[in-house]
Amino acid sequence: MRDAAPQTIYLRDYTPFGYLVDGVELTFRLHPTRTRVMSRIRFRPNPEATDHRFFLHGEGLTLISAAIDGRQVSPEPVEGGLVCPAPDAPFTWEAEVEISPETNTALEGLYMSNGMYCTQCEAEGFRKITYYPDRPDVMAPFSVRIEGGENILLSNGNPGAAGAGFAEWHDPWPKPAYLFALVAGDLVNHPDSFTTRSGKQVALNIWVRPGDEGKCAFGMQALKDSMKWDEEVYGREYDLDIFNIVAVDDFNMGAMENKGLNIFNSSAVLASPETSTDANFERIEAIIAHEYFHNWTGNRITCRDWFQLCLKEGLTVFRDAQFTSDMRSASVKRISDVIALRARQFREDNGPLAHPVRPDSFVEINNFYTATVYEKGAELIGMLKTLVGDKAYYKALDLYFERHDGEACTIEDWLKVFEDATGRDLGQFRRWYEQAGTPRLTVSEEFNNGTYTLHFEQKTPPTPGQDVKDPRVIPIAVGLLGANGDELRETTVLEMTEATQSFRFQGLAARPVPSILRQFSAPVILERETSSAERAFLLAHDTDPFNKWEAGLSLAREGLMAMICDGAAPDAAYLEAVQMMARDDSLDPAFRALALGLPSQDDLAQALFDAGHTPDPQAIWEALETLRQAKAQAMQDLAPRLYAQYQVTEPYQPDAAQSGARALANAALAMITRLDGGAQAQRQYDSATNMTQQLAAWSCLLQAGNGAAATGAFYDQWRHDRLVIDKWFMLQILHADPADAADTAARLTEHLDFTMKNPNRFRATLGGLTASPAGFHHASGKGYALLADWLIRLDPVNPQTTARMCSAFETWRRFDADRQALIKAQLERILDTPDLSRDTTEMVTRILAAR
Ligand code: B3K
Ligand code: ZN
Repeated sequence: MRDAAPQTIYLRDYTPFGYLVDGVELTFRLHPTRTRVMSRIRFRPNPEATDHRFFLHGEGLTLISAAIDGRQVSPEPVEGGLVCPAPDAPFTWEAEVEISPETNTALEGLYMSNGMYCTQCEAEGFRKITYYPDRPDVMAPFSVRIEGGENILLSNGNPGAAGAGFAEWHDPWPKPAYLFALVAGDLVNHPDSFTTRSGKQVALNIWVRPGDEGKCAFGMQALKDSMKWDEEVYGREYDLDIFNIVAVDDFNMGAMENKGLNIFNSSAVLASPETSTDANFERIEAIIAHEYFHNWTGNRITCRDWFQLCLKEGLTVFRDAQFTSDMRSASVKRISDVIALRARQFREDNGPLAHPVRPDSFVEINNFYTATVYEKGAELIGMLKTLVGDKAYYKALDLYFERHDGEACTIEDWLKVFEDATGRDLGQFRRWYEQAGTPRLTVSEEFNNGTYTLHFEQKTPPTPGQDVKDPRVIPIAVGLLGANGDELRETTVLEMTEATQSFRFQGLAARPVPSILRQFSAPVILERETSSAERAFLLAHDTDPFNKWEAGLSLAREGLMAMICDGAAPDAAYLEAVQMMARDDSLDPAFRALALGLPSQDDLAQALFDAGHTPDPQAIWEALETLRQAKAQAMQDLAPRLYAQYQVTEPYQPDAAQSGARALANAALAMITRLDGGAQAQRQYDSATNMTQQLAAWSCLLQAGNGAAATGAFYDQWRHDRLVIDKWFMLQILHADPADAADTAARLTEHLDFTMKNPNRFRATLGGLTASPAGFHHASGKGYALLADWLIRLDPVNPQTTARMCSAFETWRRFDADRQALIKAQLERILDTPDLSRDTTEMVTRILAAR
């Protein structure tokens, strides 16, 4: 364990930097182990600052020389950087440092991936490139010269002079250092262009390794669609002559929005029908849009400090969700988003890693790129839009862009814009940014003389460091249905502001059936006692697609809980209701595929825990298997019909219509496989012409225990394609019997193609294990030990990915004493590792502190 406790940074300690930066000139002389970075930076005292100490961040840099206004200086090295006496007037700082990209395995700063130089600076990676005030509120125009033997040399902004072995770039838009990027490599491009609505021609490129150029067309179309959408919906135009995207194999996350030079994990941009699933295509479209939308929400208007991260991330996630809803099906997108929100954010909000959407302290900021900041952050934007209405929302956004362009802002600035645009007081809304934890919204009802009353109560359980919670403003979208399924009251948004509050509906002839929290209008847990008959009724009749789906899910969940706790048989009411839904050809196939799904293992574990039980991961898995088998039996006539009916015969398109049909047909195939042992799945596998069909068939075969031949064939067919081989690693573990999952993962870590240096491969393998709860939580503890072994090994190589994967342990307090002891021992073993990174130390310490 580290001896010195890592330092905690607090929001309340914010002070502006003592200097402003008027311009940055950088020259890179590239070399794998001895890259020289020359910087020339013009500073001037910041009139808004009181502290004029000249401190520059720097980490792992070898300082060759430094000068102020041409005179050599000897800065004093201090923790995290250097300090140097500086004039109380404008001056120029010049420095030369040496760095070693090839040995940088943390994938932060300047590093190498397959012989290509690339960068990742957010949040604090620029300080690994040169000495600089590496904080988002210091914004400056950058000019960059790259010298190297690679054929393609890229940086931010517009291209300048270029020749043999060098290229220059100039970015006129002032930006914080976290948006700096450089790429150099022997790359090929997929070029295109876009004309903005004011008639400006923008050159577009997707740069990839030779051999991948055939996988760029879809990403390029997504980029052009995003550019057009942002003009039409938010009035935002692109602002440089060129927009470059580069695909990189070794990358810690999905992608990065560097100004004019987005860098993407290759899994988030490369796509072809043969190698990518429908889900991959949809994810790529969303990530391309997300990074592009950051150009305004993140780059032109950035964050004052990292506590304000949700200012750019929550808003940009919200914008990319709007885009996907417009491009595809809005209700399917909403349902999928809520599934992900509950799986990741509710889980986080309910455990030791809970933190406010705007945290007030951190040790390592990289640990706060969380589902709470991103996904709950986006939910807050959605609630604001619901509360103020569409028109006022766009008016406020126009004001935001007008008032804050070129600035580094706070959540206060953001809310003020809404207050000014709408005249509303958002004081109470601010609590959503400040209070962690998911509110529980309990509802009871009353019907008297034609008046129907809904009584609500909100309560948020304590979270680490926050015992008391104040009531929040909650928009609750409600509709009322009559006994025949007619909509008696269309959706209205109730605005709850008190801890308990009642809302009345008058003039009703009979007690209605309420549809509450339509479209999931607030990120809360709705608790309402009701009958399965009513849930089945809502699944059949609700006009709100979200609540229709929710009714089916709740029905399934309750049946599963009864199976687990009371040994009940699969719920006939559920089987009947879901069959009726699946048979309804007027419903979107994509919706039906989602509504055929069951609650996740993790969802059930949490529900059981909330109901006062100790969840047994194996029992949960068995109940799900039993229910799936019963469903396959119940639908033995319907499944083959759906399978035949929804075969796509047209040439492959990754659009909503085709992918919805495939999703429903593949859901049917999973049911068919449970009865035929895999005969149909094998036929689909053998004749598949796209990855969606191939992977679905192979999954079914694995699940049926008949996958060995396909597993071998799949590897032989795709061994040359690293992204497909990631799927090969993951699926074998995901579909292994829980007793074998850890052994399968352990065996795969010995495979020649396994490497922990590639985050995608590491996540496919160890993340495959943690994505299989019954396997990971196997009573032997072998899943825990395997993950801990690999996290300990990965930490010195790549702390960011290690820390992120620690969250697999965050639910440990839910389980029985034996499992808790096993997990605790592994967490302590990790924490006892000499020289453990700050990232992992913070995560493990917070998880261990769980009560
Ligand atoms: N802004 C980046 C994430 C950076 C993560 C740093 N650990 C990607 C995104 O949200 O678009
Ligand atoms: Zn983002």
